[in-house]
Amino acid sequence: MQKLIITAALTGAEVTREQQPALPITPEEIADAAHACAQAGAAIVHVHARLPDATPTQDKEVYRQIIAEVNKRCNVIVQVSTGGAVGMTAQERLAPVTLKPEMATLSMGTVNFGGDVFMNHPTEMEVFAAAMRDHGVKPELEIFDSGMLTTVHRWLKKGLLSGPQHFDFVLGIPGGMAGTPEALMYLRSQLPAGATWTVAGIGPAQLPLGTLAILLGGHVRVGFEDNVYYRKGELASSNAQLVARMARISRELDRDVATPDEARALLGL
Ligand code: KMH
Ligand code: ZN
Repeated sequence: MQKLIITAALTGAEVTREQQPALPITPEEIADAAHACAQAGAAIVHVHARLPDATPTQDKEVYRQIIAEVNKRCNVIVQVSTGGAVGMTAQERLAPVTLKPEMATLSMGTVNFGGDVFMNHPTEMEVFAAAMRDHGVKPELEIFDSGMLTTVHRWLKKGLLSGPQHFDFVLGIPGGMAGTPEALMYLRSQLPAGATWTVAGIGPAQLPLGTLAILLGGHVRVGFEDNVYYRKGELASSNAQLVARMARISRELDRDVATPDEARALLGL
């Protein structure tokens, strides 16, 4: 089995300080959290930028600061969000890709997102894929429901994606596919040959689906964007605490944890 790649989704666009007092918001806080997660075993940090008042932003300059601050502290892979927050325009969302980060997320379809709709128009998705290709950015294909994986197969036939793809199954969003082992097993069975995959279980699905992914040879995403709890009724003290638990479980199950450079090799960065 490949070594386990742990991604830490540090901030997200929706979580508030009221929900999680340790949520990193400023570029320095995000970089400190990235460093702590890297020390705990994360190879990738998935980042969303916020303004000082915590409003989500896709401002390129804020992302530039985040990347610079992270790079000062450690060599963890920085994956920028192009999902941003519900309601942002495609143009806004795409802005950080022009910084040529190592990775960026690419959402593969529209999904109901709690009480909102997370819009991903097919034409705009193709523009996102082309921009990532032009800037040499590796996409992580975000799959919220099974039809989005069917879209990837169509795109592969049309030549819109090339090389081995890396997927993130985001399971347990209200409106998306359920955070269950059955959902994960189904998506895994539909992957194109040569793909790598990770799972982001939302809320209470984070720990069980992460553990299942370790057993199945997939990779794992944890962090406050997806889950603010350590266990039912107990908030996590930091993103790094959630990373450390996954690294510990993986080692107990005899699967080593990848360093950032080992993850670069596995993902072809
Ligand atoms: N904030 C969500 C609406 C991504 O980062 O690519 C979308 C999201 C996905 O978080
Ligand atoms: Zn995100």
